[in-house]
Amino acid sequence: MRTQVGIVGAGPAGLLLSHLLALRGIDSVVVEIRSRAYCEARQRAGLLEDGSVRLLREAGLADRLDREGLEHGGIYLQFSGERHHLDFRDLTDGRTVTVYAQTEVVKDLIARRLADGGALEFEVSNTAVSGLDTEAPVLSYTAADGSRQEITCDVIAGCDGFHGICRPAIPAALRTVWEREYPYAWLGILAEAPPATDELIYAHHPTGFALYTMRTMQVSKLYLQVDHDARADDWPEHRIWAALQERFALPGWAVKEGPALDIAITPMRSFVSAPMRYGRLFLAGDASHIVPPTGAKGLNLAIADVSVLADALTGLLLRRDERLIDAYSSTCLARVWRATHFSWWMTTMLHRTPGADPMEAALQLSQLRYVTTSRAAAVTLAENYSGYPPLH
Ligand code: RFL
Ligand code: PHB
Repeated sequence: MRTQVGIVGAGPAGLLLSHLLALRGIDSVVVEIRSRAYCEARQRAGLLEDGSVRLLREAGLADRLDREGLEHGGIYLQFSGERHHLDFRDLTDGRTVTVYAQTEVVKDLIARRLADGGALEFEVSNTAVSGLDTEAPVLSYTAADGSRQEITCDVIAGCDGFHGICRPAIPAALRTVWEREYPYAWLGILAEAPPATDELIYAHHPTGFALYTMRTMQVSKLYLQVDHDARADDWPEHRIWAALQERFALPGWAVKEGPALDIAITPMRSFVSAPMRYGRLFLAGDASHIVPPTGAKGLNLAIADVSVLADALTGLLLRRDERLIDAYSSTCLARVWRATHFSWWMTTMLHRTPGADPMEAALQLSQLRYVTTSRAAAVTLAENYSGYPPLH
């Protein structure tokens, strides 16, 4: 078998890349270890930057996003028993963010690739990549029917997430890794309850951080800072709701509770591996970088990477012009490092570090007061949150 671009992983990065390439007349094959149902049900991120929404719209993928997405013009920051609004439209010349779950983005992408006749193989195993330093790299895998397949490609895109096989296929001596683990985790609860807020609330509290977000006007998603080694068994539902009520408490206002649809614990990590290219292998999304979710950047970085990669591969494969692929890694890493810094800053401003001295909370509260009283500081948060540098 032959294709122009072999894509490993059917997460948002791999699926969107395959669609963007198809729009430019470039063939690809996407291979994925999980089932279609699993990929469509996996609960993850929920917030799209301004530029991500525009990119999906320009790629003809936003019919349902435009109908069902919830456009938000800002966020609330809560600390010291006060809730402050940051108005992104005012602070960033009209930019907004949109609540639309990653699961919905993935469903839309899979449906569109299949409707367009795209090659998408689920439930493969033993994926391997070879010949990366040649002009004909090979993607091999065992298909769902048990047959061993080999696809000769012009290029391979490693969109296989943090635990994938593509990043380790780059010789270790050629990679530099930066990594930080945070001493806490997030417990996320998806609940059948109408959100009690019109926009997201990021709350600093002496007992730990909490985030109030949503999926629809009927379904809320809330997150709670928990110990880094916490297990779901430690957190029966009544304990989760009690902690959320305490961390978001304001007189005359309460979190709306409802039956849990999903509860999961996510570790918090910053991770960057560079460069994002080795020969004819290009990494995109979580395969190359991870941010803690406090800045809502993971999904948006994956979208930004493949937007740059689709343009670069168009230059290489349709015009034999290598300038954009030569710049691919540094172009992406500039945005990745901005998002890595912003996510670290949001995380450390809002979470309680176990064992920290009293000075930490005092410094955090001073920073939160600054962000909610100085226009310059508020603009900094708003332009990073809504996406910097702007995607188009
Ligand atoms: P994905 O979504 O992980 O997709 C990678 C795909 O590759 C498949 N795969 C393989 N396929 C073939 N062969 C192999 N050897 C393979 N190995 C892996 C996987 O099954 C998968 O389908 O990466 P992508 O496309 O780069 O997208 C990135 C985003 O998914 C990610 O940045 C965000 O979801 C991060 N993230 C969150 N971000 C937020 O902004 N807010 C959140 O609340 C949030 N929650 C999360 C998250 C990431 C999580 N992970 C990765 C553990 C919660 C979780 C649990
Ligand atoms: C979400 O809606 O899941 C979400 C929103 C903002 C974040 C993290 C997660 O910072």
